[in-house]
Amino acid sequence: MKGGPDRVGKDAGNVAQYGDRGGDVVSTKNRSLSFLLVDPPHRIWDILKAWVPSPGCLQLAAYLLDYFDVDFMDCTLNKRPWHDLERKLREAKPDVVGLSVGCTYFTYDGYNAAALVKDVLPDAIVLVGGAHPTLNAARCLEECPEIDYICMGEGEITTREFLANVADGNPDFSHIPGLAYRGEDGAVVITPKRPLIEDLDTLPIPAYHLVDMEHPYIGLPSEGDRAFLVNFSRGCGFRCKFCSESPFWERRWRGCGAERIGEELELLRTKYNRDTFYVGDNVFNFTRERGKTFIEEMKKRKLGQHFWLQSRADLVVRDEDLMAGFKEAGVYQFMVGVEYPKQDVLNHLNKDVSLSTVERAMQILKKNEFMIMATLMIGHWDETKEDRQNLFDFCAKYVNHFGLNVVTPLPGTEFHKEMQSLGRIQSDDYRKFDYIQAVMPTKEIPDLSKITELHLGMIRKFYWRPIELWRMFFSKNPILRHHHRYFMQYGFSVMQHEVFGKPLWVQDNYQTFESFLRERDRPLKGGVAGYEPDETGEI
Ligand code: B12
Ligand code: SF4
Repeated sequence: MKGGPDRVGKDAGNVAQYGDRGGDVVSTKNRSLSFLLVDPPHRIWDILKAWVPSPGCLQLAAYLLDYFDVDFMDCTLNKRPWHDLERKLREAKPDVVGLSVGCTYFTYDGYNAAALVKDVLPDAIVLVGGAHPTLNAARCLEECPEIDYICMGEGEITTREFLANVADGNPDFSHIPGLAYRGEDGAVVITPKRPLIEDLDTLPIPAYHLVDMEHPYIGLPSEGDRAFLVNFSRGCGFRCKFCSESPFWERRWRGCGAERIGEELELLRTKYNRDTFYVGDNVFNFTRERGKTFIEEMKKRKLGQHFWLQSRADLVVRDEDLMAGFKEAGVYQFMVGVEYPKQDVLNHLNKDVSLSTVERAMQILKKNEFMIMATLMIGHWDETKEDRQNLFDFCAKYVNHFGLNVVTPLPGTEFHKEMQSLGRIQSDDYRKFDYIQAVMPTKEIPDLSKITELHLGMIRKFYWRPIELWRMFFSKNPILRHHHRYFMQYGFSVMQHEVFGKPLWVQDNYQTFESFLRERDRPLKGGVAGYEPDETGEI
């Protein structure tokens, strides 16, 4: 454990107040049970080289720490992630191991970690949580026999009740809402829905003290040396059919209040010296009130911090009069889900926004001198070369950062169901669901690797325009200069990757599970998730 706990939240240090959080009240720490929460070893995305400890895990750990002995391991930060996880399991012998699977892309890491837990500690209970297992519970239980329980949806109260039940020695979990597991006959049991926590301000500040915040991998190098990611809200009230956030959070949005946001940012400033933030909230200004109170709070606290917020075109237009305030509050960039500058594609995706609103939002952000990052996706079925050129031209006109993705049918979304019924999804390999590798062809491009190449080629072309070079040296805005230098370098790496096959970035500590098993002194029972055996069937 590094340093002391970060207890500056509304309920700081006051366990007795927790009774209003629903469920059974546990007023003192139950030391008869130990819980190890694990974010399994991941391969860091080489485009941004960005890594942060999962805000969801840190929040969950902070909440549970008041009730149980909890430890957290973000294995991506370990020197030898799989070996270190095995050693930790042997030494700590936790009763329950919680594994986080936030992105579909991370699913096999979760499965392999579950297999390792059961191999080392056959009696430990494996509880898995996160958006992918929630939206695909039956499939995950079927694909990974080592998972005992899935926490569906919001983690805090379900996990607290789950652990209390384990501590009580009760083998029956059917009374706990928000769980999925195999029943006695092997059929999947899904308990009733867990109601969402109404007031996020009742949750403590994430347990930053459980990670080494100075680890060289923690940060967002594109944003500066002291950049970090925070999350102050959950969910979204919109219904874009490709998105997993909306169904996962039951199409509801809840946000922390401005004071609570200010407390966390102040802690990150004073204790951890963090000055620039990618705010992960899906739609930061979901309500006007949110934007207004944030602006006031930041002006009051004067922390000298900078923010990159995410929003939607229609909400930028609605809040046009708040833009100057956002600027004063330290916001330097808005990321807007433009997706595709073509109305019929927007309609098909249920984006519920018109192209003219998107253009208007771009103009407002430009007028207020914000940097604009657009998230976009290519690889739609009817897409033509001309459509891609239009997308490029649209972005060249308005956008500073080209957040180009390949359209990805995330399992558990409406889009996945639709694409599956049309027979377009050509891969089930979760490692391909990173928004970079294509898993669906277009009418004109049947070869998936061509779409992946097109995607990288467009990014390189965008960042190698003369205007980018100019901004790299002459922009008044130091963050923008830094960005452009970073993205020019990235464009150069992409070029080297395409021409010479050089990897984009090498993550020193990354080790595949297969390679770990080869080094290990004893084989693992069962298979390795996401691993294709060679002709000899050997690992
Ligand atoms: C932080 C973050 C990251 C961090 C990673 C942090 C980490 N250590 O995992 C970074 C910046 C590195 C990142 C990268 C990527 N991300 Co990301 N990221 C987010 C972000 C902004 C916030 C997640 C969050 O904190 N949510 C809020 C918390 C409270 O919710 P939560 O994490 O779900 O946790 C709760 C429950 O799920 C549950 N829970 C979670 N884990 C566990 C474990 C147990 C045991 C239990 C019981 C419960 C439990 O309890 C928690 C508290 O209630 C989300 C967008 C968003 N706003 O959510 C995208 C998001 C998760 N990322 C996404 C994606 C696709 C990626 C990438 C794969 C690609 C990309 N284009 O960004 C890359 C991965 C690249 C790589 N290999 O590094 C998608 C996932 C879609 C999907 N279903 O697959 C999201 C939803 C963004 C989006 N809208 O597309 N990401
Ligand atoms: S607005 Fe963003 S977070 Fe909300 S449903 Fe659409 S894509 Fe998902």
